[in-house]
Amino acid sequence: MTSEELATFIERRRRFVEAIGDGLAVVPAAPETLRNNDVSHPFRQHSDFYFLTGFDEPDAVAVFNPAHAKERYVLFVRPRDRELEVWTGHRAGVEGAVASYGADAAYPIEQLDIKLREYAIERSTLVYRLGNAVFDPRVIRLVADLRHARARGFPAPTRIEDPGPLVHELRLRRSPAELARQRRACQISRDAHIEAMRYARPGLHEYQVQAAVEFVFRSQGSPRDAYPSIIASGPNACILHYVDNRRRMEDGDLLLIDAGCEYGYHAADITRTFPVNGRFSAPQRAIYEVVLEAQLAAIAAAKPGARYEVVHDAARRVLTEGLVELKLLPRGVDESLAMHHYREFFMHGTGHWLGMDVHDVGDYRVMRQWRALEPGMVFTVEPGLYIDPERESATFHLREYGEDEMWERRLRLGVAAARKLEDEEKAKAQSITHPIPKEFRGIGVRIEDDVLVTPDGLDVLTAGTPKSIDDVERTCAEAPRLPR
Ligand SMILES: [Mn+2]
Repeated sequence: MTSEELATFIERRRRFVEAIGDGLAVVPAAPETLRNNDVSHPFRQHSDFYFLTGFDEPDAVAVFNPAHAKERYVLFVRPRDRELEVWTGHRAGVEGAVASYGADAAYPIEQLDIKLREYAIERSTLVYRLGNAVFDPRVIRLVADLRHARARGFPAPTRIEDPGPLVHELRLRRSPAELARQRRACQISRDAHIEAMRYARPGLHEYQVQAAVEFVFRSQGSPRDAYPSIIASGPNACILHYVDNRRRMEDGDLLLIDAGCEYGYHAADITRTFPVNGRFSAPQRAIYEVVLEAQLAAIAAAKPGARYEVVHDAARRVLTEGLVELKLLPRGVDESLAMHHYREFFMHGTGHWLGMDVHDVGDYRVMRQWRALEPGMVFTVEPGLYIDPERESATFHLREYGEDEMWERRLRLGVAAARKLEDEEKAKAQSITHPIPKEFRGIGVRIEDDVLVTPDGLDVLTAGTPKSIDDVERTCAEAPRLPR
């Protein structure tokens, strides 16, 4: 780690520790998970742990104990072991944890329980994020054990506080150094999408295009994908999280690619949809134009100070206008919005925070109010329309409702009970069965860019990824750089 990088982590820890007061914070690394026998899944560090430590080995725990005289930041790590390192690679060890990662002290991970007990006996607040199936039992045992210490007059923890919101608030706004890494992830991903447009042709399989996309990621220095690549041709584009990527592509298909790489622990997330044979058909073009117009409207609506919801509002209004125009909805624009009929074809949100994780952390609302956008925040803008390949008609209920009420109901009642109640309300409401024109069936289009909020507007980090119909068709006509 360079001294410049180390300074970044020191600054993050300073801000974190400031927020936890004299609590004792315990932050575990991601565990190594087995795929089968002695073979593991590729390891990827937990983002909160990495954000605070810069340490990317498994079997590690960071402890923050700001009220301690000497050991304020302690790393518990796998000790050096020449024999094991021959098999699984270099370990920093306790020496490296102090020398390279800036810990005040470091211990072998085996000593965690005993040291935690020593630290915790003096602290009344344990800062730990419950919900970690592997680590929770250890923490619960510790707290239970220390009840005896409390009875004998030690402070020992009586409160457990979730550090998630603190860390996630820090992760929500990009520093210039973080932004440089995220920009690079976006540029590499842009180049991969461009190559995919050149590379795809009827007769190839989806996984072959996937190979081209991921070749560009790796060859430009990205160590891993930010999420499993979605390479969805023809009707597969209507499956939102399609990752089989096994279909043979046919002449006349659209190909929806949702793929982004990770660079310097930052994610990119781009979706483009293009014709496998290089030319949009008239119905494909009609749907594509609606989605594109919605995406541009959503991007135009976002600016510093605007509430996050304006992005979704702009996208769904334009999508609904287009759907009404194409006769895919039975009522007019305002009624279709109030009754949320567009959800038949646009069933997801318009975006999400994007950072170290693809669906990144950070609250979308604060005190129930949609959050105001601030410089440094990065999010995706990704409207889409998906027309079921099989359904000849769709049923629309004539009932207005607020999405907020529905969300609140789900939170209060749980998903199953809320859904049951919703079904009862639908059964009571009048409904219209509306035909879906054959030419649109099986078309799925999504267009997704990554945007940064700047002091005076918005910066599209994935700009340059072909998006207009002309640019897409022109790129599809180019010769691929990779062999096929
Ligand atoms: Mn996305």
